[in-house]
Amino acid sequence: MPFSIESARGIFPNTLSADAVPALTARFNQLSAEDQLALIWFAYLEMGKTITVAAPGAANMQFAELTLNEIKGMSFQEQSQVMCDLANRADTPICRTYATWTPNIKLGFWYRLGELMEQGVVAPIPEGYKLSANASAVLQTLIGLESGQQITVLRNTVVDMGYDPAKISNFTRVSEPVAPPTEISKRTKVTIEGVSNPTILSYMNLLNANDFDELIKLFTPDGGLQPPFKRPIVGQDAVLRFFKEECPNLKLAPERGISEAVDDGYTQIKVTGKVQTPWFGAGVGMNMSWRFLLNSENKIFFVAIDLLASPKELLNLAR
Ligand code: ECH
Ligand code: GLY
Ligand code: GLY
Ligand code: GLY
Repeated sequence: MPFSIESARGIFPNTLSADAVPALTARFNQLSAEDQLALIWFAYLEMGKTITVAAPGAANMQFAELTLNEIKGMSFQEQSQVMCDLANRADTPICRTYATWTPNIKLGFWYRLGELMEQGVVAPIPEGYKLSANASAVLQTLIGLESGQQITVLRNTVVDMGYDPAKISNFTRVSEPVAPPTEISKRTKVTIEGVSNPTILSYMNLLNANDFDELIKLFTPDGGLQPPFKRPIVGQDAVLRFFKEECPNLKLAPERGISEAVDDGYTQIKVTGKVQTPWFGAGVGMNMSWRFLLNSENKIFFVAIDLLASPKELLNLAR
């Protein structure tokens, strides 16, 4: 076999991903917990002027409910402490519970806390809170990014809060039940300029239909998927779990691509286009690329999904 997952990661090396996201996340992580929370609050207010976040689904919220009720019953001082603990990734019961949640449950939890802060039920960011100079600089940089990059930074900060799951023995993850896929008659079909490979078209169409059980059959048993700014997820079981936990209701709108035969019957295909998250819908179109490596049987051995540095990269199909 000519490729390993590690070597597959290097296909289409000219792909320019949004380095501003990991760079800013690293600077954010250096800040104090108080600054982190206040910064997100200010960023969230600022972004709210131009983009609207959707309310979390009920299925999602039931898992955070006990913790939210516990927090509602606390004094302002205790509530602030819980939020700082989460930002500090402290070892507390709430931080351990938080660690078991999927990204969507974590986002729903903070969405609700934000509402409760606004209503005065949960401790607000202190009035007149002044960010440190570093935090101000991070906020200014964040506000200057394009919206797809902004929401990616925000999502990453929320996902990384809480106790480190790797430090929890007999860790049991909590995820929402998976909704049934879109019925066949209601499914949409993409077209991609320059790409007619049926596996690629099926990948887009099945993901758009939330049909993860069929989608996973497009992968080789040892296949890998690399989400933006992440290490690859390897093997059908792990990739399927990722699809079910993190990929419902995405909207993939691929636009164009290029396909090229490589060694031993493998084919590398790069596609660029837009992606919407259910959290922001059509309000935020993320500029993305997919870098696929298919084996001689047209199965996906590897796909990397990248958030692109700029809209200009949508036209960059160079190898
Ligand atoms: C408040 C102050 C105190 C601290 C905090 C607060 C609340 C913050 C809140 C933040 C909410 C943020 C949200 C962000 C959502 C971002 C979603 C993104 C989704 C990107 C998805 C992509 C998918 C790509 C993929 C494709 C594939 O082909 C394969 C799968 C996959 C204010 C109270 C914290 C409430 C809601 C960026 C790119 C295309 C890889 C998934
Ligand atoms: N920007 C992703 C890569 O080329 O590896
Ligand atoms: N409102 C988006 C979600 O719950 O995933
Ligand atoms: N950054 C989006 C995801 O990994 O799902």
